[in-house]
Amino acid sequence: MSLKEFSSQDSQLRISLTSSFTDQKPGTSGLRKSTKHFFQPHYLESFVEAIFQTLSGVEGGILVLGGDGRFGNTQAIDVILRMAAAHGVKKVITTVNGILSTPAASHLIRIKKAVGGIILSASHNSGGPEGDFGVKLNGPNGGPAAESLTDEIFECTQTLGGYKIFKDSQISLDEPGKYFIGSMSVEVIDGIEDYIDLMQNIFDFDKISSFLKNDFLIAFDALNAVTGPYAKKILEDILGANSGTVRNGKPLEDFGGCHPDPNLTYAKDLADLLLYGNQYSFGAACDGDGDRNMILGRNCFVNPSDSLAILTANATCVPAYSDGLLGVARSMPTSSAVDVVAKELGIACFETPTGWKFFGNLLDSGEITLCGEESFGTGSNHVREKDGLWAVLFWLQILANKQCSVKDLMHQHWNQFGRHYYSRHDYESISSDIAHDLFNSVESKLTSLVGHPFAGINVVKADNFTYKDPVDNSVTLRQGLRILLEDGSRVVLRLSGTGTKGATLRIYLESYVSSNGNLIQDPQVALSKLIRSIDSFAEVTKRTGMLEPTVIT
Ligand code: VG1
Ligand code: CO
Repeated sequence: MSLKEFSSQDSQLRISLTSSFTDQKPGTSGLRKSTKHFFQPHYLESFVEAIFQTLSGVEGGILVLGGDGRFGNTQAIDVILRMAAAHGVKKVITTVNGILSTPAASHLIRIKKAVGGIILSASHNSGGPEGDFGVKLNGPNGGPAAESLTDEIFECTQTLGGYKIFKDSQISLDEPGKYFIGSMSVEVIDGIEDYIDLMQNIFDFDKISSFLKNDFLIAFDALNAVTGPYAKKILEDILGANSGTVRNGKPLEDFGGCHPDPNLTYAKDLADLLLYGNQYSFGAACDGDGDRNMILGRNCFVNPSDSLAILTANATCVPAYSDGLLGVARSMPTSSAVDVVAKELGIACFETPTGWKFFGNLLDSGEITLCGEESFGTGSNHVREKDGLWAVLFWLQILANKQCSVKDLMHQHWNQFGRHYYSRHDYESISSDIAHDLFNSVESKLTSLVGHPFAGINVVKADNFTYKDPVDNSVTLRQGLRILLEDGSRVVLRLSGTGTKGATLRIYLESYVSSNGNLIQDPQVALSKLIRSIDSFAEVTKRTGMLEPTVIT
């Protein structure tokens, strides 16, 4: 790729490109690359140009723009603002220091009637000059762009002739203010207030606050990413939790070396505090862009699939859901714990492919109220993204209403509904060829499994998951390999769409024990037969040379 020509017209530049710059289709959650890759000349610009040429309503429309504060955030905001002005956008709403969590962005898009939003984040991937950067596009409903739109954007990048941009701008993100670039207005707002208003409309803050004051100590780890300022305001300033409740609360360009992925491996400090200490009753962490959550109680960890089931079972504790739920949905690899609750409540439960965009139609058409994924993501129809702090408040609201501990709530739940033992094993940074060969080999052997025992239990179905959207009837193929056993156990295999180094293989394991079975085993023990069988069937150790997963959840 080289720059062919370069012409100037007043304050705008028109830069011509001789060939495509975007080398990859945007994945599950936008376009994600190493920071170095993203900030090579014209790379970000050509992707943004394709967005502006493809998204409808850009000319004369309102756009929301912000990010998780990682290295490159404000630089990208500057570029996108100048490009938006060159494309005739009427107004861009951005935030102080460009700090805007994904759920807060989703909310802003909806209340400001924007044509969409651009969120600068590589979510749970590490940040900094040596880390990753990403661009996510959300549509007018506030949710991640549908696959048809991201496909169109990718097509557009392949034939892009150049891009339009204003030469410079004089905008300060230091504090709220109003500016113009050409005839486009730029509003710099505090990105936090609107989100807090929304939370106050959903939850009973007074009830949560008095519960916290009653010797219920909580700890929240923002991992130096976007949720720090939101969490400090909500948990410490409004709900009155002790100062210092929010750890690593200042968004830093490299997350202060933290890997902002809220799981037992990357949020180990918080996990140790809760799992092995006695000081705190509740702990939570969120990811880089604030859409994921990990919930911990004293000496216990809440598996995200169980979390969705528990929120569903107790939804009426929350004022906004006091009339009950329309329905629920979970991604395919998420355990069926929520299905059992939905059945009991007599509401529909949908199974979608991995990725929040698949919940959009169900939420928009009023089929569901709550939804979630096993990857620490839960959300509701209040926005069109998963929402980390919302999940934390939801948990606190349930505990405040029931006046119980996290552990008690979980045990009560299993005693009523039975337990879905569940674990995800991630093998990160495998060479791409090895991962794809492994995956293809498993896929080719799937049909031979049906009718035969796997881990000692008969296989009733084995396939590559196909999803038919019940709202628009669109069909999405090849969303993960499933081995379904007669007793309801299953193993799922997927290759990640969000990694940037080689490939990541995810293996999801699940088995159900009814309420009169053994409910208090270590999940790795309860699932050990499935773990051994899939390792030998998929030849994971043999092909990757890895003796154990990089991350176990
Ligand atoms: C992962 C998760 C998936 C989630 C996606 C985006 O995708 O498994 O459930 O929707 O990240 O989350 P993958 O393809 O790597 O498995 V986020 O917090 O990056 O918006
Ligand atoms: Co995220």
